Amino acid sequence: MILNEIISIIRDSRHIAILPHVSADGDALGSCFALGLALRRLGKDVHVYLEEEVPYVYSFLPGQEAAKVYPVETIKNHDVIIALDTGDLGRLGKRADIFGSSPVTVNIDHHATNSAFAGYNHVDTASAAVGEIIYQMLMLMGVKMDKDISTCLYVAIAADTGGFRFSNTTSVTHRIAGDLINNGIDVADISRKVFDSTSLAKVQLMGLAIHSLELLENGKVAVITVTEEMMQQSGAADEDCDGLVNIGRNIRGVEVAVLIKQKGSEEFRINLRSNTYVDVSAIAARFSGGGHRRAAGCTLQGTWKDAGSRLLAQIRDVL
Ligand SMILES: [Mn+2]
Repeated sequence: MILNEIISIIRDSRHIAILPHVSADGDALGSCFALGLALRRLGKDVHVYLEEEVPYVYSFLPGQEAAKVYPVETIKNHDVIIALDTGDLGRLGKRADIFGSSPVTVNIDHHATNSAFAGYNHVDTASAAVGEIIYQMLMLMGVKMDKDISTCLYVAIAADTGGFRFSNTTSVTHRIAGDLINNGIDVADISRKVFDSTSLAKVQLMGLAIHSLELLENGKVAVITVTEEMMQQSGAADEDCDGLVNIGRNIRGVEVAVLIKQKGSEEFRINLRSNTYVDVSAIAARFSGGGHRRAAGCTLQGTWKDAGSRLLAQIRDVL
């Protein structure tokens, strides 16, 4: 079993680097910080290299002492480098270079579209979150799960399951969450910080986003557009776009929700969600993106008129 091989590699290593994907979400950050904390307890020298600063919503996560935003002034040579929650090398952004230069590379993920880009790949698509895989790994390693590690893993799992509501939530998800709760975490405090706390700028951005909402294909497709002008007008940060796509997805009758985020005049970041039957990861894959059946993303180049019509044609195709 590949997970056992990965564990023995980690046991034999001293300097370990851990990388989440770009625009790291709750699963990526929670998994990285939990693994970092656990390996430090085992006496390892651990660094977590991030592409960007930790978003405010996850600033309460323990384990950030090991984290640095890349590029960092002095970068050590690592015995092993581990990418978490990362579907392909492109999702490592600028850090793809340090990943490639490490003697041993590990990829632990749960995306069905994972490209097996490392020397050792453990991709478990049945896991709702990478947090579940890290939990299983730490159990196999016999690491004692304290409150800090458990908080990170709970956030990872809660984030990727939308608070245990999405179709990826299984009985295993709940059993793991139960164990983490037994380790003394504060569920109400975590839930409030992750799901029920927002900046005023985000609320203002939501207003603009709702105003941009269009329903297409007899109400089966909801499209929300966030322009650079809307970002400036609201004063919102990039991370404030998280979850906006759900405004469209939650409308009765909608199957596919699209969030279009403008990144310059000819680049658009696309978030896709579906409710019951459309595999949005397949749509994203046609544009070199990826993700899960019910949540995926990709980047489109070109004028919006041209890129948008190609995207909508693909969605129409699978409706
Ligand atoms: Mn994930």
